Amino acid sequence: MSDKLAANYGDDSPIAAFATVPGNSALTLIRCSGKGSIELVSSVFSSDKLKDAPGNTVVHGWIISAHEKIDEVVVSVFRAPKSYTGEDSLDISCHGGSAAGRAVMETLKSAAAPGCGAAKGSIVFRDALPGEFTFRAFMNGKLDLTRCESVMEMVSAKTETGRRHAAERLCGSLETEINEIKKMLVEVLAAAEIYLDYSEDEITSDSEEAAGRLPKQDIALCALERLKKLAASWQIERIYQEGVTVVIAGLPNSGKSSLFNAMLKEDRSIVAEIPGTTRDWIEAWVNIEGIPVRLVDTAGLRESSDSVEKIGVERSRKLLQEAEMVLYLIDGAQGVADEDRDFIKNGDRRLFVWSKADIAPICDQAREIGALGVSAKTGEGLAELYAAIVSAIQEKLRGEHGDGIVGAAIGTARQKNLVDAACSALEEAFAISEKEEPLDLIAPLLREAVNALGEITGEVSTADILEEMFGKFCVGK
Ligand SMILES: Nc1nc2c(ncn2[C@@H]2O[C@H](COP(=O)(O)OP(=O)(O)OP(=O)(O)O)[C@@H](O)[C@H]2O)c(=O)[nH]1
Ligand SMILES: [Mg+2]
Repeated sequence: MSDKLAANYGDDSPIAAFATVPGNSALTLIRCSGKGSIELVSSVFSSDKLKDAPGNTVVHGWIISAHEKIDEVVVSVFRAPKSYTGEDSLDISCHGGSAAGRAVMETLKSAAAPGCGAAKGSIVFRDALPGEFTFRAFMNGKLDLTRCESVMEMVSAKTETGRRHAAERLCGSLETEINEIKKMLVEVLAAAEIYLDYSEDEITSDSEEAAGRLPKQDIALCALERLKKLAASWQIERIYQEGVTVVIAGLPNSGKSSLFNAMLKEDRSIVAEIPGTTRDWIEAWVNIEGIPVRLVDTAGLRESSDSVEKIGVERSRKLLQEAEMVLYLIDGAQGVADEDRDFIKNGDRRLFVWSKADIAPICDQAREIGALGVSAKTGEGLAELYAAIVSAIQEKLRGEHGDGIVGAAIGTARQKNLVDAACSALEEAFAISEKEEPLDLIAPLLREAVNALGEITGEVSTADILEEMFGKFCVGK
């Protein structure tokens, strides 16, 4: 491990952090881990039971500071190596709110225990760095890197589907797939290297290798197909994790803010019968059948002499360009206006909505442009609108990436880049093999692919990679 990383993360000294966000809640959880952590907490605990508590048990008592009872807590005790981090560790459940947890944390940090071995002098708790608990779990062989990343995915999952996919990776679906593909490539590499080890006069066969071709091509091809499938899975996974931006647009008064509120099931955006009510855009996250959607309400599109409204309209137009999908509202009560026609002509990424369907039933004009009749007032047509949004997203993905995810899938951009790197190396190996170039040009490419896969699981890792990755975690994880 590099000095830089060791300085930041890499020791086994006792660390402590809030695992919950301080605020109005029933409980606050403080996590502690590292050599001496049980002794340190025991030194500010009301009973001796904690010091000798076996692993996987809970102890009830008080955190004490200079004979003052700070908070009544329940402490879960884990002993190395049977803990999340693989070290001695404790989860302290304090009372909720910010004061109790803060006072317990201050008391913990004031505790000191005599150090032994490398830790001379007194040992004390220090604040955990982002992701440091999971980093230690990785360093102690508890989790591979794909599982570490899925821990973070789990914490930030926006929908049930996102959570389910993260849970699959946490169970090791991606790790298993990567390891299986790697095993296949190692077999191909081993065959190539055995051949390279022979001297020329020992070559008697007319095998693939003798012809300067990639050995065990069927295995290499199968590995490449599986890698490509994994790479394609990211397009869909990314959507479940990062979500899509859907912008609601249309002429003033067409019912955009009303639809925005109806989709949010909340009166968030101001609705009024005066055209030009929404000046600046407003956004919120909604869950549409498992897909996290960043929904944006915009200012009605019209030429305006009002300088503030003008800025709002400019922002709307910019958002329209950035959006992955646009819900374009046509005011059902007014019918298709001349200004709407430009948008109808450029129908890409667009779903047309015939608004106010409760007072303006769907008519031929609406049918001609394939608009869906929706009433924000009664909720009529909303279910159909959600289904249309989902199928438009899926269609877009199918167009780009075949039939979607079956089996293991990629969970982060880091994993995607490495799978791409393995694919490119393997494709290059095939290209060289086609030209019947010497095997010693192919073997390094195979090794490159194997290393990229090893980097995904963390079998091959550098300090920089780890620091970059764990630095994105939240503190307490
Ligand atoms: N009957 C009926 N009226 C609606 C419906 N949706 C919106 N309205 C009315 O249409 C008017 C304009 O609604 P908004 O949601 O403010 O329209 P907007 O497109 O956001 O307007 P701007 O912000 O000015 O661009 C209001 O009087 C709403 O009550 C609907 O589904 N049915
Ligand atoms: Mg509005």
